[in-house]
Amino acid sequence: MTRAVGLSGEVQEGFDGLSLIIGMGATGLSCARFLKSIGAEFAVADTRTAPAMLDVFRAEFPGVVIELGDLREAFLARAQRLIVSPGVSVKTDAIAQAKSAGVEVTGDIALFAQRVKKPIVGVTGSNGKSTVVAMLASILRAAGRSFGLGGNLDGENFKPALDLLSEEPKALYVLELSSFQLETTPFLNAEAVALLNLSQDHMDRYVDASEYLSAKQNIFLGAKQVCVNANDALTFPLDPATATVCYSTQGAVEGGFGIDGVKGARALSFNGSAFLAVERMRVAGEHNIANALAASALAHAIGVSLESIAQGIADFNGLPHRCQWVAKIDNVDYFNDSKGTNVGSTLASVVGLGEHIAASTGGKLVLIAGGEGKGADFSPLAPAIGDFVRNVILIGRDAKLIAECLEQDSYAHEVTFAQSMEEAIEQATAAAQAGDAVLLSPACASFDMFDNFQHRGDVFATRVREKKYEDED
Ligand code: UMA
Ligand code: ADP
Repeated sequence: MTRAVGLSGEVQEGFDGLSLIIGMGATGLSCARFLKSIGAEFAVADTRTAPAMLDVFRAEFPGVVIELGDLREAFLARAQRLIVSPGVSVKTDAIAQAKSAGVEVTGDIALFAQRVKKPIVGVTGSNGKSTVVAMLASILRAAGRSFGLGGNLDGENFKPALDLLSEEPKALYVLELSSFQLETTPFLNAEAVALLNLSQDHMDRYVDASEYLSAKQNIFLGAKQVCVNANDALTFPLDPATATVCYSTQGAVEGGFGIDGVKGARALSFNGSAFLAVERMRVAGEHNIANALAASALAHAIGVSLESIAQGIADFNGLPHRCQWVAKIDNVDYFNDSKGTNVGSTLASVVGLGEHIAASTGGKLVLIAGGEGKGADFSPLAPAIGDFVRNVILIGRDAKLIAECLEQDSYAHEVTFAQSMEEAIEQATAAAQAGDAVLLSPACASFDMFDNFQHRGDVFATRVREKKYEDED
């Protein structure tokens, strides 16, 4: 057993010797603050020569060694453990070599799980993570439970997991977890977990889909209860779990969560009894019904009543940049789904919104997509685009690649290219007919043209609102 002595004099198990934090982003900063708070010895490294938060680290941790640029094996070998940020692959040569030489390789979520003695609820999956944890938070608020929320979240919920430890202690912790974070989490030991779905993403970081699945499967390690989608085998643990709460989007589930009734009058149900009419939900689309059922199953696993579950879901307004309505101009609605950063998420939005527009106005979608494709195959989008999309307008680095994927099939769709978001919006406005909707859902990362997906969504929404004012003048 390793030991370190904290500032308060108490013995800190597991932190003796030098910890080397790799990555000077939000995770690295939270790790440094945590290690400082327990009096552990640490150094910091970043592969970038000028990471944006360098001055913050220098000011907050004077005297702490900081090494920038390519990771040096000799430097890594001096550490007892490497605490690797999610943006850095553990397959990086120097890290892999240190690991094979016996240096422990860990991450912020592992440190959090090791430290916290209260139950953890963990959520991972390719899409829907942020929505499910935010819905669960709404349910826990309705139930009056004490909880902390953190992990791979953005926007107003942004909070690296270890930062939760500097706050007032909570009775329960809800974590959104990315595959990157799970790579360095050998044991989460959570009270309840869910792997929501699995579709291709981050293929620039993983050799194949099974390597990505295997990182996601780490969420099940040590879990007491597992919530699975009965209709999707990819959400099940490879090793049988101790206890399972099932949910299904295709009917009622004995002892679990499902759907009752016919389209137009459907309800979320538990054990075959309806507890919330789907029309009371404020977030639309089939994918959000799946998200609500997953959040319900997790809440049930930690003992929340059906009344609070129903209240929390009905109260939930949705998160920004996820199929968010922006404006109506000349009878065309504009939606910002900038968080559609992979093929699976854009597919869910195109089908969800496409079906809705077809049923309500008989219109079609004009889709703005493109950006950094992360090595994905875009052809799974073609059938849904064929069914619901009038025009596709492509932006960004991988625009041509997407066009090629869409051309390889027999579905007819008009594809054009734009050099900027503003030009894409002009083209979309010209193509849209009354009753249509313009949807920004890029299926790509944003970094080739924008700071992040929020910036991309804000540029879209700002320009659309300007057009609305111009239209009204
Ligand atoms: N980087 C380097 N060299 C380094 C360290 C980082 O080049 O030595 C680069 C990475 O390649 C990346 C960027 O810096 O481009 C940020 O990486 P990071 O590990 O420093 O990121 P953090 O600021 O610590 O933020 C991370 C998550 N980011 C990533 O996994 C890329 C945040 O999720 C998360 O909110 C935060 O920890 C707190 O837990 C964001 C995200 O985009 C929302 N996640 C990805 C996603 O959802 O698809 C996985
Ligand atoms: P994540 O945190 O996993 O990125 P979000 O809840 O932020 O997921 O949603 C991101 C995008 O993924 C949304 O804008 C929507 O297009 C799509 N999406 C949300 N939930 C699902 C789901 N259950 N299945 C497929 N796609 C989804």
